[in-house]
Order: sequence, then structure tokens, then C-alpha cells
Amino acid sequence: TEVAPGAVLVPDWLDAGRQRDLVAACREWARGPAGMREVRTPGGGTMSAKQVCLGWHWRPYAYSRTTDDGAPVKAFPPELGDLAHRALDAAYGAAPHPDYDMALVNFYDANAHMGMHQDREERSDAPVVSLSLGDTCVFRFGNTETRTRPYTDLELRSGDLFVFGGPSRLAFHGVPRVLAGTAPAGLGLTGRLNLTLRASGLGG
Ligand code: MD3
Ligand code: FE
Repeated sequence: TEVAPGAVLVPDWLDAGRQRDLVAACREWARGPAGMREVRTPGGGTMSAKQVCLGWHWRPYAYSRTTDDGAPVKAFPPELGDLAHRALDAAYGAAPHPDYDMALVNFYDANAHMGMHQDREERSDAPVVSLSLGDTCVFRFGNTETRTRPYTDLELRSGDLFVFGGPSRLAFHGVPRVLAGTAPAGLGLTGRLNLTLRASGLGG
């Protein structure tokens, strides 16, 4: 379903087994140094969603190879690059395969949310590939000019693929809320996980 030019939602793209495998992988990535952390915002606050970075460490307005504690960022597994390319083909039909080199994993508990923002730190116009796991969320997809209306609210469910390319790559977007207790039975996840696969365009 094309929600806006370049923004394609593929509901239920990941089957139950692949969802379980990704949840298990995210739990591993969340461990130890360079694992799950709180993200500090420029205003001195912290984001309510917790995050793990693979390949490049994100902080507002910059990417680096080390975390705020100086730990080296975890490697980007090549399987996630292949997954990104399959996602692009599923969303767009046979599509170019840019060099995906990083992932951000966001962990939302029932009270977490993410304010309206643009993703502009990457030096590449490759589409962002988003995979949702666990609880359903309300996803707010806005416009490229302002963080306010017009926007469209839709629900992202466990297993959904959403690809944001072309003119949608710079759209404002956010997660106003998580619908607690909506994760599929059997996934073994309380809360929501979102995995975004990206091309940093930073090289190296
Ligand atoms: C549209 N994540 O990690 S996923 C983010 O559910 C982020 O955790 C949200 O916004 C989440 O930056 C939303 C959907 C998404 C992700 C990246 C985008 C939409 C996007 C980048 C550009 C445009
Ligand atoms: Fe974003």
C-alpha cells in the first residue's frame, strides 16, 4: 500500500518465525557495552524509547563509531543488509540495492512515545526500512514542511514493513502512543520493538 509517494506499507511481511528470530536477535544486541541505552536530547532530557545502534552510533544531529561511554559501536550484521534489500524489493518491486550499513533498534514500553521529527543525519537518500515487532503503535506520518498537520495516523502491527524513500524520506514522523497488550501471543514480547535499517552514506 503506497501511503504517500515513496512510502510503502507491507502489512504482515515478517512471518511469526522471523518475528521471533528478530526479537531474539534484538535481545542479544541489547546486552552489554554499547547495548540498550537512554538517548539524551539536546534540551537535556531523555527519550522515552530506549535504543541500540548497530554499525553507527546515533545521537541527535550526529553519527559516531563510539557510544557516549566510549564503547565501540556494535557491528552491523550483513544479514540485515540482505533483509533491507529484500524489503526494498517487496515494497517497490525489483529496486536498486544501496549499501545498508546501520540499524537503529528502538524499544518502547507501554508509556513510551517518539515526538515528531525528521531523520536527516544520514548522508544518503537510500530509503529507510522500518520493521515493527510486538505491541501495535499509532504511527503519525506527516509532511516535509512542518511537524504539525497535515498528518495521517495509522497503526503499525507486529510483522509490518514500512519503507520510506523518495519524497517521503524527509517527512516528519513520530509515534504518539503504544497500544499496550496487543503483541501477538507467542512472541514473548511485552512492549514494542522497531528496527530501522539505513544507509549512513558515511563510508568506511
Ligand atoms: C519516515 N522510529 O528510528 S518507524 C526512528 O517506530 C523512528 O521507532 C519510529 O522514527 C519507531 O527514527 C518510526 C517509521 C519510520 C522510521 C524512519 C523514517 C519512518 C520514517 C525515516 C524517514 C521517514
Ligand atoms: Fe525517525
